[in-house]
Amino acid sequence: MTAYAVGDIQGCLTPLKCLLAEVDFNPSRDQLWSVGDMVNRGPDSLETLRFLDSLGNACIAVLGNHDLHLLAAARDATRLRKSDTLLPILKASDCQRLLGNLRQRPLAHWDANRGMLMTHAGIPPIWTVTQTLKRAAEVETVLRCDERLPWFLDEMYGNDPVRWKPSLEGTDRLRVITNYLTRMRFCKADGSLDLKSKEGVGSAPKGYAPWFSFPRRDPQIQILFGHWAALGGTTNMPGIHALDSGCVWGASMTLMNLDSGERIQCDCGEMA
Ligand SMILES: [Mn+2]
Repeated sequence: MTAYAVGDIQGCLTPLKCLLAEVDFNPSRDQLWSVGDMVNRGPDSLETLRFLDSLGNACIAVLGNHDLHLLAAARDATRLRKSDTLLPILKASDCQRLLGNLRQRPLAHWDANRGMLMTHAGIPPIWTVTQTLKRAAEVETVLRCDERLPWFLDEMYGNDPVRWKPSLEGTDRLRVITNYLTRMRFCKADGSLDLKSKEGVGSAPKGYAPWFSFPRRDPQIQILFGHWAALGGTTNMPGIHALDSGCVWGASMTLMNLDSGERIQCDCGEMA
C-alpha cells in the first residue's frame, strides 16, 4: 500500500487523473489523501466529487473553505459568487448524495503511524494535535447534524473572532476553529489571525508571519496542507508540506508519495 497526498483539486479532474495514472494508483491497494478544496473555480467539480466518492475508503479528504462554501451555497443560492463553478453540482440528480457524503468528511485527519496531520489550511501554533482533533470534531459534529447544519452555514462566514480562547462559545467558537483549519495563512504567535493577505510569505502584515513559522507545540509531527497557492508548494520548513501549487490558476497540481516524500507534478490543467 502506498499513500499519496494531492494538493487543492478545485474541480481540475484531468490533472488529478494524469497524476494518478503516472503513479499507477490502484484504489484497491493505495490511498489518496486530499487536502481539501476539492471543488470550485475549476471546470469539473461535479465529476471530481463523483470520482473521489467512487474511491470509497481509498480516499481520505479533509474539508476546505470551498467545500464548506458549496454546502452553504446549497442551502442558500444567494451565496453563489460570479467566480463559483458549483452550479452543475447543485443541479445534479445525485446532488443530495454528494453533499451528504461531503458532510461526513473531517476537517483534520491524523495518521498516528506516520505522525502526520492533514488539514486544509494548517494548524495554529497554539494547538497540539490532540487539541486540533478535538476542536475539528466540534465542527464536524455540527456538519453532520441536520438540525444544526443550516444554523452553522448561515453563521460560518466572517473573520471574527480573530483569536482562539477556550471560553468561546456557539458560533464564535465554531467560526474561529473553521477559520484556523480552512482559511488561515498569517497569524501571530498567540494565534491571532489575519485573513486578508493572500500573497506569498513576503506579504505578511506587520506583526504577522506564516502560521508554520512559529515554534510548535508538537514539533516532531509532520503537517500536510493546501490552500496557499502563493507558496508554490514549499514552506522551507522540514516536515511542513505545502501541497497547493496553484493548478486552478494555470500552474500545476502536486502529488506527494507519503512514504518516500517524492513529489510529482502535472501541469496539463484545463485552465492553463
Ligand atoms: Mn482554500
